[in-house]
Amino acid sequence: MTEAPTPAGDLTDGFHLLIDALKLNGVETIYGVPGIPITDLGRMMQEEGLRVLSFRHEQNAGNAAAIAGFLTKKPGICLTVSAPGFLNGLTSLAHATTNCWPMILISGSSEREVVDLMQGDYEEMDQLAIAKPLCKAAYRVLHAQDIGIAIARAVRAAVSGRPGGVYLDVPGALLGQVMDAVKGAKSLVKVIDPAPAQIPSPASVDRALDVIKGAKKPLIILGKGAAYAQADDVVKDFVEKSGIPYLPMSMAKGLLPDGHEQSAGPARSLVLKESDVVIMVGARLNWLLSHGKGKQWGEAHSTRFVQIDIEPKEMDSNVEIVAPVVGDIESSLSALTAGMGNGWSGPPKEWTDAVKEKKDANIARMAPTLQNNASPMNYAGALGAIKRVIDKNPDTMFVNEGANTLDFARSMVDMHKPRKRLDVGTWGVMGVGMGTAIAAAVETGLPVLAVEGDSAFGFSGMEIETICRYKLPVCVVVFNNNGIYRGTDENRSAGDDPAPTVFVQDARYDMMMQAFGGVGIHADNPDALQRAVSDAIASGKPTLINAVIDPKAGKESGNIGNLNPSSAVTGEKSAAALEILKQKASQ
Ligand code: ADP
Ligand code: TPW
Ligand code: MG
Repeated sequence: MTEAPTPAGDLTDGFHLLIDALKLNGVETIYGVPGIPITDLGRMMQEEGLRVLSFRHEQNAGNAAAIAGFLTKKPGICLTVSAPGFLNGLTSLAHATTNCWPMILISGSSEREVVDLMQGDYEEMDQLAIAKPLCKAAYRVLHAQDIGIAIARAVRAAVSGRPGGVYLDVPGALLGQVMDAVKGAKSLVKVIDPAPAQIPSPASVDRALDVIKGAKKPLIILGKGAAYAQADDVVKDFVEKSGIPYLPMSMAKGLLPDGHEQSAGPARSLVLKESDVVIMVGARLNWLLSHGKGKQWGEAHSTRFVQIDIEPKEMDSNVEIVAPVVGDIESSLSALTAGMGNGWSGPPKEWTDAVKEKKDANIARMAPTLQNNASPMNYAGALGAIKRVIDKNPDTMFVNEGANTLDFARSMVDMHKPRKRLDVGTWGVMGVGMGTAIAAAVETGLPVLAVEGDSAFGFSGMEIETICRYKLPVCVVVFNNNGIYRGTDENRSAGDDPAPTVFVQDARYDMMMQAFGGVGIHADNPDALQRAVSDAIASGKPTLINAVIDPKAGKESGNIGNLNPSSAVTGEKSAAALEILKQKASQ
């Protein structure tokens, strides 16, 4: 520590020990909602030089902390009040853990003596027990002299190995505890080497190289673990020296620019079906990749997997991994690239030609749709406008949620730089939008463009006040199609209520932004949308654009309608089944 030693006899307290411990470990920003017992803590944090961002709901603060963890490789901190505030924050702690992002949820709690006897304290809840199954580690600290160790444990647990969410329970009385300031300063711990390199075993690297060199149709899949690792040059080197086509998962888009000649993004179906060896780099074979089996992977099911992951338990989680490489991305890819030189002259040309042919055909097919100028807009028309702005402003942080709004944007809007695309992650959770946008602005200082389905936006929409309050350079575009997936569903009963997926028709989300002093714009055609987004990015002023989307344009559940248990009676293929239901209703 660089601060001058405190004179003997001076006192410190739990509040200041907690603040000092966080600062000592590089924490700069706190995302939270104030209230008993942490209101004063927030004030003191601000006084002591931490940036304290107050939200309108803890889940949004937590989502901000979670994405801050992804962007910085340091734990994002969320601060909540007891019981209900804690539970609101817990969803995002679980979200961070599911996505392997480091985050610490620090929550005030009521007094142990009362909680444990269940005597009905103000906002009483056994928070530690409830948090435990939903995060990577959970701790409670009862004595001021243990705060330093508690923060050190929380930081190390969050960022080491596979990153994740950590819960830290802070009973209100702890904050007021007083101790000698010199002893207090000595009790603080700065975590040394919190996420040590994990070097893969040479044997595992050799095994992987053998498998790769024997491949006729190899494919690299880059996941958000590779984006998180911030080993961008090493990833690029591996991809380019290997010459192997690569597929970026959603949040790995931009790790290499989407326009890269080895990108197989626009030939996704082909490469998944046809590849014989797949090298997974910080990506899991979960539902997003059909668990590595089934039709999507070709009928023969003969794909052989090499997997690089820091978490040993990930191997063989869904299918056999013939060459597991347990290590961090940087060390593992460096070793593979070094070994690649010997006897590897790139994948067979027939394979790279086939991928290129498919990719070029798909790009050529999509290009004219992005020019569609119809009003109201369809997804391609609106996203063409967004794409053109991002192409001109490649540093923009791009936040994206919704169903159709998400799926179309993922394939239509190119990312040019690493960690620019921030979205719903592994759960496909709605409501991450505004928290993510706020943290993206705060952590990077760059302009943020959040493209949101109207339903998705609603989950965190009140945070536009937060955006205006902190004057953040965030432009929100609400893709307003009057509902969830589409705005055209009809009530199948005789009642007057709207169908469950339908919202107020032609709502003006732009006027919400005006209520807080931000810029609100209504755009019903691609030219107007493009102009408004460009202006917003140039001005840096909090802006919300209500983009009118044809309510008939979307599909049930976007690209994943097949996951609906009754996909036979919902969605596009359902006309016949719907007819049966209507007949039944009229009988
Ligand atoms: P995606 O959704 O993009 O496919 P996932 O979230 O499923 O990505 O997978 C990310 C994987 O990356 C996790 O299995 C995680 O353990 C791993 N991971 C995270 N950080 C690192 C790292 N530094 N080195 C190696 N693997 C990592
Ligand atoms: C926390 C279920 C998935 S997508 C979606 C919901 C409610 C909204 C889709 O409508 P939107 O987009 O945003 O208007 P668009 O373009 O298709 O019209 N609750 C949570 N997470 C999820 N995923 C849901 C519900 C869902
Ligand atoms: Mg919608």
